[in-house]
Amino acid sequence: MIKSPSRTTLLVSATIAVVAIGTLYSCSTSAANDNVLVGNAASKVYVAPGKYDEYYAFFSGGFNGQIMVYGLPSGRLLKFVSVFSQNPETGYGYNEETKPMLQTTYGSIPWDDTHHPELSQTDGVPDGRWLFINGNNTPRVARIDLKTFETTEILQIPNAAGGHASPFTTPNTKYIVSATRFSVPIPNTDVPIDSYKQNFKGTLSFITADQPGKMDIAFQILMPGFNYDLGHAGKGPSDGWFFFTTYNSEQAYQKLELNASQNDKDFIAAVNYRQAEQCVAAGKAKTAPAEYFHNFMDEKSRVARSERKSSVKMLNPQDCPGVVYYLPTPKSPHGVDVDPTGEYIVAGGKLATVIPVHSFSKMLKAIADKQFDAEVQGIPVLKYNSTLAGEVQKPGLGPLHTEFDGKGNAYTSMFISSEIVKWKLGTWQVLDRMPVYYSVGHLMIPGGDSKKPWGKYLVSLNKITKDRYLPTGPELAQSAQLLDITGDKMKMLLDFPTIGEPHYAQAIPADLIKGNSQKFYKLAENSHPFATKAEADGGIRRQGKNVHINMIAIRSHFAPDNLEGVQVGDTVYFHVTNIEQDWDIVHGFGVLGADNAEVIIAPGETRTLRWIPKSTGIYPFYCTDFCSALHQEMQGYVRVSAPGSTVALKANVSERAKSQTARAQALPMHHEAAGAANGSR
Ligand code: K7E
Ligand code: CUA
Repeated sequence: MIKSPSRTTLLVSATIAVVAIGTLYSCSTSAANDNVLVGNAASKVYVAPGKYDEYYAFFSGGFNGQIMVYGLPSGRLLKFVSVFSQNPETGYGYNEETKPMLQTTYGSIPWDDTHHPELSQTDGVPDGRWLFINGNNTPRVARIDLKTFETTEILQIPNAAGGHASPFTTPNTKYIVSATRFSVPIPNTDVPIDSYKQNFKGTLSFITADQPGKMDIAFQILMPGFNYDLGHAGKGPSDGWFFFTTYNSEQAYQKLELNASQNDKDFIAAVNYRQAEQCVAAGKAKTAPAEYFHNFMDEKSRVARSERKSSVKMLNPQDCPGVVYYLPTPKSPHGVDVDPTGEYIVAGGKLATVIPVHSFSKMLKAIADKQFDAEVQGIPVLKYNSTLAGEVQKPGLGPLHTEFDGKGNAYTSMFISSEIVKWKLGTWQVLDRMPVYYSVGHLMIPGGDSKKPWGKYLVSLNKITKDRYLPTGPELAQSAQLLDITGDKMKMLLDFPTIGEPHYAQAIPADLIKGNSQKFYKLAENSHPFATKAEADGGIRRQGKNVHINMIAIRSHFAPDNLEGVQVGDTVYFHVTNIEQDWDIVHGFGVLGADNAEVIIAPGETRTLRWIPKSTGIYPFYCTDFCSALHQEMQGYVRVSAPGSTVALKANVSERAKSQTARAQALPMHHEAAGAANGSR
């Protein structure tokens, strides 16, 4: 989404009559605060020390390529999950085991732009098994396992550029989708940009997602060269359909700000994916060249592997009549959201003056009655009035995204007028509005895009923070706001900062996840090729210029901890196994002068730091995670000699370290103290 106020102002002046947007940012926030803070807001978000939050909330990190996990209602940050970006905090993307996760046909890409966390669903309700998220820049989708809160799988999306309408799920997570934001030549090739109308196309990808480790492109649908923005699956009566917003039906390729805002209406593409499945099964899709990577973490070795794929099934709608219809929708729509009953399809026409709502049952009837206005490249365009259920009049300015409370109400974010608007499904009446600070993008209700929303809280994910927090230089933390939506009127409860740019978030009752959370990896099942399962098994080995060091970490030593025989010109691999079998006993490993991050090693797993020493000398290494009372003693040395030196390869397993184990175990550990406190809840 749009970030800078100046861009907003341009948009507004170009397309919508005079809005005094300046007042948006200059009005007194403290006065506004006094108006919206009602009663006992503080007690509603207070989670006493040692108590757990009610919900897990997963926020995308936007341009940091990660996911933030928060507790709600407290707004306490619990964790970053590394997804598409290298993260020195965990060693993700730096250690040898996870590097393959970032593999693409463009090489290893250590960054992406995450927008939409999406929880897996069973029968249209979030189930807490997995979380998916899209990479917007180099189109990818990732699976996060909610037992371990780790990225376990990444699939690159071929024939696409800008994976924005992604990774929205079908009601049983059979598929997640990814639609191309930017149209490009398919297959991508060197053509004049001004040949856009002839050569540029869009694609909609349906990705099998219900088998962990086996994500793949089930099929792609070749679409006209518009921009595809967002999507949501049908549910209940509309199960089997998928809805995508498009903008730039003008097919502009320069100055889109103006040139893609000409048409009064763009489209929602309604896709009958069950019919697409049948057409693919009947051989109506072509096998199209498509180079892409599938990367996944092996569960037992915890080593990621990459496989390269080379084709997809590409379905042209002209070869499968009835698979796609266009629903005219004003104006440059952004969000498309399906209500819990599956009947209403709500569009966020970001430049529209109303919120248009389509009816699924009217759409089916209009299709049966052939209520077509036109055709775009073989895709029938339905008449606007034939599918329209209603319009929310005067909702505010810049409607973007809508979620639902499960009680017949819808909540829409208004970017330009900077508010959340509550309205009634069926009557289309505005019931309430709440100013938010400032310029909300997505909003989120736990389960609010599903069949059964947990309609207690709403989070407003604001784009602009201005004056909400202590200033921190030119860039401020983003601002999220928590609202109570249990009553007729929304109540503002809490501001809390978020990092990067969380476009969207999803949340789920903590009970659906917390009991499944894994405490450690079983050492006995560790099938890593360089696992060291006992102290006596450590050692050093040379294979030509490669030196492999097998090492264990346990409170509070590494073994071996003295290593000799390494030479300048060698590539050294420290394979460190954490042989602890206890919750939250994590060790780290860093070495002097390494042009790499540390590795962090969870109990029972093996992680490998690659190191190329550049000069002779003695190099200390140490544990980077304060694991025990004698954490500062958790260190060792590597001796690096000149090329061709006669210093023999040598690794000790020191007696000193062994005796320290005994001492350390006799001392109280901070981790154990914390563990005991949690256990006593
Ligand atoms: Cu509206 Cu990328 Cu979903 Cu930003 S997107 S807000
Ligand atoms: Cu291990 Cu600090």
